[in-house]
Amino acid sequence: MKNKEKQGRKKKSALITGITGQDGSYLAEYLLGLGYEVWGLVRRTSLDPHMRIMHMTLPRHIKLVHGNLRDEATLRDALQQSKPDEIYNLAAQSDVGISFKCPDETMEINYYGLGRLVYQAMKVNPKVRIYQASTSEMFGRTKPPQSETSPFQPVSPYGDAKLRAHEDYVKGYRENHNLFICSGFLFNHESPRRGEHFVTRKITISLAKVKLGLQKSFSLGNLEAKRDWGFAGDYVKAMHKMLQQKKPDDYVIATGESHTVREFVNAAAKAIDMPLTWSGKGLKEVAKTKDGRTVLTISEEFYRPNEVHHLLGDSRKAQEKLEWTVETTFNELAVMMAKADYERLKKLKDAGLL
Ligand code: NAP
Ligand code: G4F
Repeated sequence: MKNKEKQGRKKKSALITGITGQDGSYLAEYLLGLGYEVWGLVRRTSLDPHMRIMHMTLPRHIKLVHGNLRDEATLRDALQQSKPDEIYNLAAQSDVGISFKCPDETMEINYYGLGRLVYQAMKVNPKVRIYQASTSEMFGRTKPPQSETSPFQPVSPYGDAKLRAHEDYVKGYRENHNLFICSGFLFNHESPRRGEHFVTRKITISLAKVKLGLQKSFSLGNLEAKRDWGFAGDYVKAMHKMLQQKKPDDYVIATGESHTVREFVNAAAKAIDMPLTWSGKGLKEVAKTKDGRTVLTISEEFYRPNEVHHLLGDSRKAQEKLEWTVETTFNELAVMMAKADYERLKKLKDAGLL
């Protein structure tokens, strides 16, 4: 490309809500790599929420604007300041278990929040392109494999709120206001940056602590639940691809493989050379190390009032139309997460910080 042409072309700009979360941090890195001007919406908290994105905020690669999906005026100001070509709405109360305890907050952020954002975004730039973080949790009890044409049957307040957001604001604004807005029905995706209360990360942190002698044992809930687990770094690429198409549409993003929680425990334990053997049934089930130490027990505390038993995505549409591919296998993901937590905690222990 000639230099003049390069200089004349304005950088595309993207606003990411939820930039301090797992997906926000990977998406920001990916868009920076593509040459985007990246803005992130950050809400006020008493502690520094920038842990996952410090490597981009310190050298001022990304620009942060204050805002909260619960407060429309802050969204208007953030949109006027950032003037994005693309908006990625990743902000959410994203914990399914917590949504049973905080249904109103979940609805307020995950449903009404999108409504506020879309309304203000249309006013600032009706040509803006919006990605909405929809979810496989919306399929709920629908039999696997789940695809774009599967019925939605959510069983949690989280799934309900995301479904309403999809129906009213994604489909509603696309059909009635001609807005370019897409839903990604993303199946579970994880990474070493995953929130510590989600089951995969809870497992990799707990196993590392057990191996390092920092903790004797830990407890989980339903080990039989099956999830289609992929790597977050692969999934954010699909979000971007959706917004580069000629027409807005919705896509399932998944690996097409599902595993039980127990299988994830086994893969992660093996990755740090601590293979486990299982015995007992139901609430009495335990996992032991080779030398007979019980390191995992089951606790009712971690069961949910309503469970999604089996998620398994059919992402053929995304593979064909977006040319998106799964790059990381289930085992590679478990190894990546288990080793990252083990090495991180070992360094802290060796430095006398734990
Ligand atoms: P996450 O790590 O929990 O991040 C959530 C983000 O939302 C955080 O940056 C959080 O900010 C922000 N946030 C929460 N409430 C907010 C509010 N009222 N106003 C502004 N920001 C707010 O979630 P994730 O795993 O990256 O997931 C990203 C999105 O994808 C979410 O919408 C989630 O529901 C959806 N999703 C995730 C998966 C998955 O498997 N990861 C699958 C399907 C869909 P703080 O740092 O201040 O808390
Ligand atoms: O890791 P989880 O909390 O993820 P969940 O509920 O599938 O939700 C995640 O994926 C959704 C996409 O399908 C996203 F939309 C959502 O934002 C979030 O990222 O739980 C996975 C499974 C569940 O069946 C749960 O019952 O693990 C089971 N589980 C068993 N013991 C546990 C535990 N989950 C947690 N968090 N903690 C436990 O001790």
